[in-house]
Amino acid sequence: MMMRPIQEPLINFNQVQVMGILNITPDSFSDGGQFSNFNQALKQVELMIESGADIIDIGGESTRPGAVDVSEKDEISRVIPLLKAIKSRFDVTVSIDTSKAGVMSEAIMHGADIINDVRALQNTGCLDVVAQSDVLVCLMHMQGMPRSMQENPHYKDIINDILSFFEQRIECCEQKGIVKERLILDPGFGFGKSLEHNYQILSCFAEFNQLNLPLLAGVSRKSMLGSLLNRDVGQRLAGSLTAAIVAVQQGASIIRVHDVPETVDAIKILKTVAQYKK
Ligand code: 9MG
Repeated sequence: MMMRPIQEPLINFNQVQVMGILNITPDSFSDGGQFSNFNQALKQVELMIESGADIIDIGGESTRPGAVDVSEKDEISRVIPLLKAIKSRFDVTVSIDTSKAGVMSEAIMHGADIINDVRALQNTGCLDVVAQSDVLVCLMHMQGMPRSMQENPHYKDIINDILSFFEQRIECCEQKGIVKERLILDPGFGFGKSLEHNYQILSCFAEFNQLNLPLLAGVSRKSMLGSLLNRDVGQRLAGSLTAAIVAVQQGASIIRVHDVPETVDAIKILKTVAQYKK
């Protein structure tokens, strides 16, 4: 597997990074598959970069509750041509949202910088593929599987349960030679969590800093906002921005969002206020 030449760290975690979402699936939950056309997807990437996105996260399989499975072949044919086109046109960090070892391998070969895995490298072969590369990897917590994860989520103590899961996955990564410096953690809002669980996580987000790794928060347009506010998916901007800012204030380094310009503005306000703190 190709390694990158030694260079500056890929991501400056001292600054909050905005990760723009690009779902290229026919059934993604909040953009309704509107970027399933190749040229529209590239245009959307360009707009996100112009608006200040630091990272583009490309997903070829929907992870929404009840989503249908996609074959490895189909996922590769959705994701890889777009990855190649982005890498040849733009100087931007690209993350690939996948849980399949074959997709990870192809993505790494074609220049992916981050693997974003909602299954935290638990699927067969994933740890090995990532271990043979130098990409960063986001380990997300999920209880259950997308098809049924919202049926009856249950935790003894949600924060401690997620912390224990992270410790166990970090250990597995390190045993395979994936050093801690390559890891990002994400508690997985909406993935096998009730409304109450999601708000417990958001209110205690800072607890995850004890593992001394960068944290990613993905709250954008999620049902934890829609249910509380009684808003359809297209009306969740205020909720998304508020939740993102709450996560950033507690230490989130990467915010995964649909609405890049608005999130960049909100973070700029927060950063400016921080500069005036005595
Ligand atoms: C793919 N995907 C959907 N929601 C997500 C979230 O909250 N975090 C991460 N890492 N990926 C997500």
